[in-house]
Amino acid sequence: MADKKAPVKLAGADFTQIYIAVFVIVVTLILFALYKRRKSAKRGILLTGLCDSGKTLIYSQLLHNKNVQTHTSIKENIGTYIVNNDALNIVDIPGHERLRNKFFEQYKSMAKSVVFVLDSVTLQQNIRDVAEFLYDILVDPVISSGCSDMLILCNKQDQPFAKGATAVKSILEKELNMLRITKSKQLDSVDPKVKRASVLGNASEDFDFAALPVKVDIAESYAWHKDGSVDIEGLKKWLARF
Ligand SMILES: Nc1nc2c(ncn2[C@@H]2O[C@H](COP(=O)(O)OP(=O)(O)OP(=O)(O)O)[C@@H](O)[C@H]2O)c(=O)[nH]1
Ligand SMILES: [Mg+2]
Repeated sequence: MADKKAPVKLAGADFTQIYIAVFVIVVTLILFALYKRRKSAKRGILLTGLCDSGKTLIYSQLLHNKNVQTHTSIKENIGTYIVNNDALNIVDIPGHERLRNKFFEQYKSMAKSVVFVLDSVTLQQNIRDVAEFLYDILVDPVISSGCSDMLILCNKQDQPFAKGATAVKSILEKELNMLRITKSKQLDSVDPKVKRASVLGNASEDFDFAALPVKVDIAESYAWHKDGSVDIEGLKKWLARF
């Protein structure tokens, strides 16, 4: 009887410490899970731009290193691109005017960033459409608040009459400047707050990409060449920063 051990009693303070420790661990795990979910939800890189600019071929060269015969896309292509041990979800969005808004709306909330692909040969003749589409993307509240970077990719540089990145930038800035004046006039009758949110950049100065809250980079590419070569290094370098 004498050697029967008395039950060990834990003081009330010890239980409190255990409860606190468990609580802290649970909260940390929940926060970590939420952080991971948010991070993975924002891994999308949207390839967008007008029809025929080369998005699907760029997608194929980037993800599969392959030249393919493409047709006007009627649905998106999604694939994983690994860079710096991290996975990005590349989404090739159809450029057809009846489809592009629908798909853009569908994917914009997962966009970490947007690559706006344009055909550098036909830019001048399509300038109004290109600028309108680009304007709508830049002014979109989900994009302007959720994406800190954007790339304008001047594709089809294999062609002799393709405009280079510097020329493209200045053509786009001029057109976006005019478009902003038009849009601003159209919005004259609406609430000044709504107007400010719908007009791109500082309307009292000439349009300049550098004045936007989103950092806009410009690069050149060609996803096809008659000699079989491909150059999407500008895009790859830009993606490597994520
Ligand atoms: N010369 C040349 N042709 C290209 C290049 N990139 C794409 N193309 C060609 O341009 C055409 C359109 O390419 P796609 O990749 O289908 O264009 P897209 O932007 O996906 O077009 P949509 O799906 O209609 O939005 C195809 O015939 C491609 O082979 C390029 O860099 N140089
Ligand atoms: Mg396509």
